[in-house]
Amino acid sequence: MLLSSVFGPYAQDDDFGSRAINPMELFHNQVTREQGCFSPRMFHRSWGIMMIQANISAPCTVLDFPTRERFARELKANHYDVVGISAIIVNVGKVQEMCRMVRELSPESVIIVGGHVAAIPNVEALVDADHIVRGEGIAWMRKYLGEDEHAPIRHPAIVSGLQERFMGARMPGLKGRTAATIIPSVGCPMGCNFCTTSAFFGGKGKFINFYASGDELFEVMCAVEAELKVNSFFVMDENFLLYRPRALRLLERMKEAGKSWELYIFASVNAIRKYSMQELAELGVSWLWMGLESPHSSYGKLQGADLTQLTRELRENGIRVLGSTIVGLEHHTPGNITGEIEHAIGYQTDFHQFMLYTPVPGTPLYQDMEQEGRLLQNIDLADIHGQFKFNFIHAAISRDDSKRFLDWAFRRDFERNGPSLFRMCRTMLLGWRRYKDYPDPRVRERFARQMQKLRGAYNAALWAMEREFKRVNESVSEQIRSLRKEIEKESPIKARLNAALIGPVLLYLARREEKRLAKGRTYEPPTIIERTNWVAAS
Ligand code: B12
Ligand code: SF4
Repeated sequence: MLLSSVFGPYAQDDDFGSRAINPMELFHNQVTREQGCFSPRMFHRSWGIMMIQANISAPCTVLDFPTRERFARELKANHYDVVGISAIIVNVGKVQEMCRMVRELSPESVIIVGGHVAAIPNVEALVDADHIVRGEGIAWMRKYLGEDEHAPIRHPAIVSGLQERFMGARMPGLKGRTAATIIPSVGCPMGCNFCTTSAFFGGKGKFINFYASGDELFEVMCAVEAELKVNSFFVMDENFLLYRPRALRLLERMKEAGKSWELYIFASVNAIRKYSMQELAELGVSWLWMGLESPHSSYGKLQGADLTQLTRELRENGIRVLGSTIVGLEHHTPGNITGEIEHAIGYQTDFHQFMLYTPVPGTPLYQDMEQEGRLLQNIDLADIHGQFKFNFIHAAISRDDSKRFLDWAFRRDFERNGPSLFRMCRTMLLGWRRYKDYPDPRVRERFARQMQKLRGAYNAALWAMEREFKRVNESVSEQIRSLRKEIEKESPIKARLNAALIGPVLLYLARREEKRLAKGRTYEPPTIIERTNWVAAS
């Protein structure tokens, strides 16, 4: 079996649906895209097909981020009974082309298409596949191959980010330096009307657990820790904190085993509020992605929450917050939208994602808008993703203005609050000060590791940042400088030394990067090939 992601290049406009504004990068795509050389850059593997590969016994190749030529070569070099293609909606044009290529180059192969692209209504008419798989793919593939679909899920060891760069410097890909990705479940039972991941895995009230208990999760994390030598985990679960018994059992096991792990998680506000700050600190939560949506939205998860207070409290406890705000909700008008964006920016979260309110095929919002006749016709599916322009008729905001407000939001957040790298250093220092004498040694150790980073490359980065950011906002540049001074108070020799020695190098690299970006430099992920059970095939 061949399992492939869609072909690149990704970060440039082409006829198959690639878009320059849609790089294969999490932060630079939708979070720090206006932060120039300060934007952290990295790629993430296609975890869905990695999970399927790890859970079938058939000889299997995963081809991640191929070029068209590499995909063609793979089809010609091996006889594949099955070719599985994984894609999201924006990449449907590439799926079309890949199906055409399979029919031409490997006509005997059965084509299976899975991932969010399957949510497009009547996708069967768009792509020439034998099977379109909606929802969870591991059980589907096991069943298709005649294997036990209910067998326990094996978790592959996944390094969360690849080829990381910051301020123009490429980070060394040392073992254990980057967090491991853990996927405890897919879907989210909250069922917000616009949410594609919730809808794709069953919608309101539904989700699929790969690891239902804290014990199972702990065992999986220990195995990955041993293999990748990591102590931090990017937990890819839409709402990790929602399942409190699982999280608390995980905490118990971590305490028993003395695990000083760091968790990067996603959680909704109602779920976060079920925990005390002490519980979050002990659980190792050090980075949190939360939907802020809008102060006037009516989503159940936000009811009764004081977001100003919550986001501040989290940061004061050393938890880096990535807040996500929706631009273009039904109640937004040109008169109130900038005020709402300013309000959201005022939370001073470490990172801020802005997304256009977007009816994506497969969601309840899409169905509602379709019934109301508000969907714009002839919008290319490659442009329906929330980072470009509205794909529906908004009562008060035009399609072109939607883009203007969105771009402005990112820009304004950057100018007012400074680079996210600076903000997260500030939060890390707050955490260190609060927890350096904490009774639980696991927690102390975690913050000591963060302090080590702060006095190292991060302090050097702050030195360069305060100089480079002066052009954008002098008062934020002053704040960056005072943060650096505070770090140097904690670590007078090492932090100063690092700033003095590495700072100028980073400043040079950052300025060089800024020039490259101005000339249109983009980044593409490497092609990766992994074969399993391969000997058995020959
Ligand atoms: C990691 C990630 C990325 C990575 C890319 C990873 C990659 N290599 O492609 C980055 C950060 C680069 C990225 C970029 C973008 N992403 Co993204 N991303 C995610 C994220 C956070 C995790 C995906 C994941 O691994 N999930 C866990 C795995 C296990 O689930 P899964 O991939 O869905 O796979 C399961 C099933 O779908 C199915 N399946 C998947 N593939 C296949 C194949 C076969 C053959 C079969 C049978 C089954 C099958 O089985 C799997 C196991 O159950 C999701 C959100 C989420 N929680 O899923 C968004 C998400 C997939 N991204 C999304 C979007 C829109 C984008 C962007 C357009 C940015 C944006 N504007 O939001 C860009 C597009 C970049 C591009 N040029 O293609 C949307 C897709 C919406 C849609 N309906 O199509 C999602 C759902 C986020 C959201 N809620 O809006 N993304
Ligand atoms: S809480 Fe978040 S993940 Fe869950 S349905 Fe709402 S938007 Fe989606």
